[in-house]
Amino acid sequence: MSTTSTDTAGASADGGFDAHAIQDKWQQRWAESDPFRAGGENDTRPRKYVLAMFPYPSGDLHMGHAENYLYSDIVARFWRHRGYNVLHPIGWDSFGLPAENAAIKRGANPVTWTYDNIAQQKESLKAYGVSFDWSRVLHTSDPEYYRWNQWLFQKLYERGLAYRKESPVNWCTHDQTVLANEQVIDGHCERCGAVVVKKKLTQWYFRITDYADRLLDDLNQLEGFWPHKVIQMQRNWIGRSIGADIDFEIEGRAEKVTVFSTRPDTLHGATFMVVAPDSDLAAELAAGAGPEARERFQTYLSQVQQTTDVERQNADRPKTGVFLDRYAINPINGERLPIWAADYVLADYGHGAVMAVPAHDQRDLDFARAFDLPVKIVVDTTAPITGAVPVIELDADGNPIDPFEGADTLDDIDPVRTGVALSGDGRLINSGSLNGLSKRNAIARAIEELTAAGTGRAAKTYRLRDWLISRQRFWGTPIPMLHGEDGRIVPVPDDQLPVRLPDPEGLNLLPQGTSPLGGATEWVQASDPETGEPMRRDPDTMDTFVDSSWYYLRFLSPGDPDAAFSGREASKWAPVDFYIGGVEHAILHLLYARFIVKALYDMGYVDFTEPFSSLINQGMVILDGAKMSKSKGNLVLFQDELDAHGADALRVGLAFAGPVEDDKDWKDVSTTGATKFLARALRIAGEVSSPTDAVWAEGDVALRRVTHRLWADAPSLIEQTKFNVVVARLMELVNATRKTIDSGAGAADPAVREAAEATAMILDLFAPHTAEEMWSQLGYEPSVGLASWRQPDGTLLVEDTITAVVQIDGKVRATLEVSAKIGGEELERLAREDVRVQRALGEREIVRAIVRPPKVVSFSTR
Ligand code: ANZ
Repeated sequence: MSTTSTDTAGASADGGFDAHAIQDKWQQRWAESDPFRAGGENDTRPRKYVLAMFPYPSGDLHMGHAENYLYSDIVARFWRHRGYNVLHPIGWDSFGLPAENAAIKRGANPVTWTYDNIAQQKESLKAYGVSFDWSRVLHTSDPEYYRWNQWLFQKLYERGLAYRKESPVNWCTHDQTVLANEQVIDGHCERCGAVVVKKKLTQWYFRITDYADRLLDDLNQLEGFWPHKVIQMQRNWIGRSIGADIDFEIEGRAEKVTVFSTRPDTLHGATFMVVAPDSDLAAELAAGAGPEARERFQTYLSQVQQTTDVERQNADRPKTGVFLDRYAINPINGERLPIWAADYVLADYGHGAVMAVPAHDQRDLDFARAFDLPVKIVVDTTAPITGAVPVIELDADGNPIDPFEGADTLDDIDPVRTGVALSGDGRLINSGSLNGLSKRNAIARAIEELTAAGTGRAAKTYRLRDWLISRQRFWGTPIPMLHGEDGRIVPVPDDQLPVRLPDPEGLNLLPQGTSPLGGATEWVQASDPETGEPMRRDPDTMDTFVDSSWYYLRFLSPGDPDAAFSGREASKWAPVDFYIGGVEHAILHLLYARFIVKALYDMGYVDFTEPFSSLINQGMVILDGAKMSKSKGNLVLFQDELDAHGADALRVGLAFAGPVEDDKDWKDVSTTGATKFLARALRIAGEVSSPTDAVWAEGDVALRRVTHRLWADAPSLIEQTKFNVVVARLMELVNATRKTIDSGAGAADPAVREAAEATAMILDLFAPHTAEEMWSQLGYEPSVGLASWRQPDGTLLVEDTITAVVQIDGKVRATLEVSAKIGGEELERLAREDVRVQRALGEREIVRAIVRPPKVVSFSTR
């Protein structure tokens, strides 16, 4: 790191470009004048809220952060230049397993470890020159923050949106804690990769399923503003299915069993019933069966418990299952259906039981074929279903061809023989009153009939489950609830919040299956706020996704001791206008944040229902085509690169490396090229010799055109996040300026000043330190970051000329300077008349001309 910081920063002793001197100088100035603080109450400018997903403090910043905060900074700086009051805050998502596990591994105190890391990351971000409003920093592990997580929990509890239940949960065998469904990736823990098993536990949940329809339907509003892929992932995650609930009587059981089916039209084709082996229902049905069936079931169940949900849903896996020796009665025709337990039916989807229709459902067919169960076709998928008249074609002799001749018959497509279920549309057969109807009409009719008979009803089911938020770990927000001896549960009164974490010293933080907080003997003891009787604190902590579900609101009034956030500020600033982060948060974080804002809306705390109006997912920074990781030893460290090249070269290199959404290979990031470009730009600012009040209109027109075209294009390019294109255009402008200085009117030409000023103002988005230095060398006061961008001069944007080539038999024979808007005829005429073309043609005759205006004319001759 350079230590000098003088007014001649940028011109190092050898006349080169001293990135560190420039950077240090301007960072010091910014620290003093605080130019990037968001304007307050009296600021009348329009507002923009620009946010990059906040970091975990679990280690040093990496190149992914370098990219993320660069992009949000470009956008924040852009809107300031456009006259907006910009809020661009930063904080730390500082609770959670990464910090706690790292602390355990190093034997360190998670508190000091976390805050040391935060301090280091803060330094790096400052050295990177990101224009954050540093007055609003928040850390979710501060009691001043998590107190409001506890408030949120209790608000949800009051509305019945936070509740406790016993159910099979995902259990990480390594971290010894439960995980939300969203945190299980292919049967493994999202954080540590260990195998996830099912365990029955009583836990706290947030009732996100109450919001399933709104979470799904409101995605339509985001179309065009969020990446389509993310919207689709959320849709699939919520997974709404529409169909019917159908009640089946069970022999020897008082209560009916309800199944969910998307195909109630196929009810006559049900030939057996399947229940999830790990459901309470299966256990109960087996218990009521004979000893043989009971034993068969037990053996099968222990086998199923070793299997992950992902394996169970793999359609290609051979089907397994056991007969439970029990029967259900088909409500529509009174038929007896044998009941089986099989693991392709999941306990926590629908009702954990299905009516099996092997002729029309592939999984059921596979199962029926494996266990030799009957298959009954009830939809003739070979029958025409539309009312449209088929097109009659004629054969060679002019006779009409029967459109159905040679078509499949039901015999040809018999599912038992082919192994392929008939899932398509067709006409109902073997189905009593449904016969002859198409699939769609039969579904509607079946639901009507079931409803009339009281044995079924229209129903929807979702893949989305309630959000399990309890964690058996230390480093999180304590759940603000008290438990009585008698099982009574009461909230900690608001005036006793926050429930602070106890001192971790002396606590066993190692994964142990129960929360480490339970071991804090004194901390656990509390008393009933009403009666004073002894009660115990809930020892679990909240999932950290609770912390990040509303943090963008806390930035609006970060120090407020009396409220989670100010509703007034929220209606001024929120929702976030531009949100940027990794696609790894496409489901978890974004879905939870969307749910919480809807709940807050219903409680009257905010006046909007979606938290992030637009979203961008940046690509990854990779190395040699592979993801960087510590274990692979291919990490490029942010701080190392910052030290080696300085912030601006790193920023320009990354911005130039490719489109925002694409992965960028570090190999293709040229910090050397970026440094050369910055040095060239800065040198120009130093050479400008016209006064600050130069009359631009008199300068070199060619250069002025380049400048003004950039003024015209840059705003929309930035709004479309085409940052790399803007950098390329800046390079073009710098080259054009150099050309004018060297070969034209020289550095005194006012067009050179105009171009250099444009460069500084636009370069500010990418290389703010160099831009600031240019600005000051051009004779202005800092900060260039607050200077308004100029309007392009329309007269300089008029059409341009372009170089067209004329080929004769594939060889270029001439080039023509023509209008970029020239038409084909005109271009061909000019080409034919050109003396060089005529000379090259000689006696030859043109037999063909291919004209592609405005660039190419190609003649073939004979
Ligand atoms: C009878 C039937 C006939 C079905 C047919 C489909 C086709 P999606 O679209 O995924 O919601 N199902 C219901 N609960 C289940 C569970 N817990 N585990 C596994 N499968 C379950 O699928 C809904 C269909 O999946 C339901 O409709 C049911 O099978 C099955 F020709 O009922 B169907």
